Amino acid sequence: MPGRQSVDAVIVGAGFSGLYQLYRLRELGLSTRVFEAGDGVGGTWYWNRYPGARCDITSLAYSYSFSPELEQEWEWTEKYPTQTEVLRYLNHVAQRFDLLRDISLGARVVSALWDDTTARWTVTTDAGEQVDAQFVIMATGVLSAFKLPEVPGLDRYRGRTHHTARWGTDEVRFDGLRVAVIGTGSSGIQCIPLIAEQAADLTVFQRTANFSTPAGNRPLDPAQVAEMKGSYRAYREAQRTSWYGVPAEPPTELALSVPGRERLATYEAGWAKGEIVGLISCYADILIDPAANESAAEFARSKIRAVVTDPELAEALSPRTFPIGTKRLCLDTGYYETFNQPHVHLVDLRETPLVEFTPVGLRTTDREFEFDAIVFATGFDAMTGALNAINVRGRDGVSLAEEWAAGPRTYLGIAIAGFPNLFTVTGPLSPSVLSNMIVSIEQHVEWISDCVAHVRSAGSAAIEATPEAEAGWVQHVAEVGSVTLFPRADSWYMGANVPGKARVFLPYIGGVGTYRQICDEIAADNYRGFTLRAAGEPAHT
Ligand code: FAD
Ligand code: N01
Repeated sequence: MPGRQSVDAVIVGAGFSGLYQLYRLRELGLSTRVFEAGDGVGGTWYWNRYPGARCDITSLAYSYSFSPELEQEWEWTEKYPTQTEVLRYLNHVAQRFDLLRDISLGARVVSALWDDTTARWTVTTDAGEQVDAQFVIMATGVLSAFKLPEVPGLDRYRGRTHHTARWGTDEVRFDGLRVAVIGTGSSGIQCIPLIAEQAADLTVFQRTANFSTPAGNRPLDPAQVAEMKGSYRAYREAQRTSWYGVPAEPPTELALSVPGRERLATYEAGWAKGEIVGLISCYADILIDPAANESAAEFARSKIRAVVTDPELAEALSPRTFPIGTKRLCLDTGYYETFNQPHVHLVDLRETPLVEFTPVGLRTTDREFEFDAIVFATGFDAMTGALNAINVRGRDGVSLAEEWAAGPRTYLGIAIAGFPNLFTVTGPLSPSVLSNMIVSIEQHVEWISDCVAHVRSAGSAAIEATPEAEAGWVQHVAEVGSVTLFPRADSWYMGANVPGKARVFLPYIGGVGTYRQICDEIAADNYRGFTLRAAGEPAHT
C-alpha cells in the first residue's frame, strides 16, 4: 500500500481545467497533486477519439489565453481542430509548463472525505493511495461520465462494441462490416459519415432527430492567423465579456418583427457562417419566444429537405419535439448527405423502441437486426455524473450525491455549502456548457486560485459557501432559465437523458460576461456569501 502524502491541494482531472489549475496553484506556491483516471492528459480530447471528432468552436478561440507566448508559438491548422490536434496542443501545454511531474495518470479518485477537526480532505484513489489536502478542486469534466443505452442484454452481444467517449488508442476500422450506430447527438452526427465510408451496411438508430448545420470546415488562412496573433489580447478581453465566450454583436431585432423575405435572408446568412449559434443568434428572441423559435426551426428543417432526397426520410430526420437550440446544436460534415447512400438506413426509435441486445445484434419492437459492430454514441451523465461517481463527503459525513439527489445545489457553480475548501471547475449552475468552455474554465480556475490565495493570506483554515448564498444562487439560475425555452426540451442540459435524474436546468444562461462580473463582485465584496474559518478555530457546530 503506497504511503500517505500531505499536500496543499489535490486536483481531480487533467483536461483543460486540471492542467491550468495546476499551473495557477504552482504559481501561488502550493504543493499540488493531480489525479487523472486516463493514461494520458487531455480529458475530453484524450477519451473521445472516434472518427470525425473535432471541436465546434473555432481553434483560435478554443485555446488558452493565459500565456501570450503559447498563443504566439502554437500553430492551429484548421477552422475547427480535430481531436488529434487539440490533444497534441494539450500535451504540448503539459510539457511546456512542466506540469507532468505533479500528475498521476491511470489514477481514479474514488473518495474525498472532509475532516472538520483538522479542516482537511482525505482523497483516496482506486489503487488505495491516500493523500490529505487543505483544498480539493474537482476538474472532473462536465461531459466525462459516459452512458450506455438503458436496454438489457448488452453482456450477451458477441460482436464488437465501441463507445464514442471510450474509443481507445488502437485504430478501429469497419471495412466490409454491418454496423449499428445508436445515438444522433454531436458525437453520432460527427462519426456517422466516416463510418459510412467504411461499412458495408450502416444502420443509424435515432431516438431524437437533431438540428445540425454544415461546419464549413477548412484549413486556416495564414493571413487570418497572423491578424489574430497581432490582436489576440483585445480578442481575449472581448471573449471574457461576451455572451458565450466568442465575441459577437448581440442581436437586437425580434424574428417576427421583420418581413418574411428579410428574415429568410438573415437566416441564410447565419446558416452560412457554419457556427453552432449561426442560426439561433440571428434574432434576440429565438431562445425565448416559441413562434420566433419555430421560424428558425422550420428554416433548419428546410435545409434537411433540400439535401435528403427521400421526403419520408427527410421528415424522419427533421426535429419536431423540442425548440431549436434547446438541445445542443450540432455542426457536421456531410451528415444528411450520408443518408442518401443506399447502404445507410435510419431506424426511428420513437416508432419502434429498442427492446434488447441479442447475441448477434439487437431487437426493436418491430424486428431483429444482426450487426458485426455496434457503436454507442449515447452521450453522458452530464455536469453531475463525474462528481457523483466519487464518494464525496463534507461536514458531518454528508454525501454530495445524496445532497444532490433532487438536483445540484451550488453557489456560483464553484462552491457547495457543507463542503468547505472544495471547488468545482465549470460546475453545475455556472455557464459552463453554454459557452466556449475554455473561456469559462479559465475564469473559474482564476477565481478559485484567487480565493485560495485569499484564504491563505488571511491565515484561515477553510472557506465555505453559506446555505443562504447557495439557495439564492440556485433560485437565480432557475429563474433566468425559466424565461427561456430550454426547460421544454428533454435534453442533457435538463438531466432528461439519464433515467431517474432530477429534472433541473443544469447550466446558468446569464452569459459569461455577466456571470464573470457577478463572481468578481462577490470576491471584491470580501467573498460575500462565504464564511472563513480561522486556523485553530473549533470545528463547525
Ligand atoms: P475534461 O476534459 O472532461 O477532463 C476531465 C478529466 O477528469 C478526464 O480526463 C477524466 O478522466 C478525469 N476524471 C473524472 N473523474 C475522475 C476521477 N474520479 N478520478 C480521476 N480523474 C477523473 N466544449 C467547447 O466549448 N467547444 C467544443 O467544441 C467542444 N467539443 C467537445 C467535443 C466532445 C467530443 C466532447 C465530449 C466535449 C466537447 N466540449 C466542447 C466540452 C469539453 O468537455 C470542454 O470543452 C473541455 O474539454 C472540458 O475540459 P475539462 O478539463 O473541464 O474536462
Ligand atoms: O451525446 P448526446 P453526445 N436509446 O447526449 C441517444 C459535446 N460534444 O456524445 O436525444 C436510444 O448529445 C440520445 O437520444 P435523446 C456537446 O456538448 C461536442 O453526442 O436522448 N438512444 C442522443 O441522440 C454534446 O452535446 C462535439 O433522445 C439513446 C444520443 O444518444 C455533448 O458533448 C462532439 C439512448 C446522445 O447524444 C454530448 O454529445 C461531441 C437510449 N437508451 C460531443 N440514450 C462537437 O462537435 C441516449 N441515446 C464539438
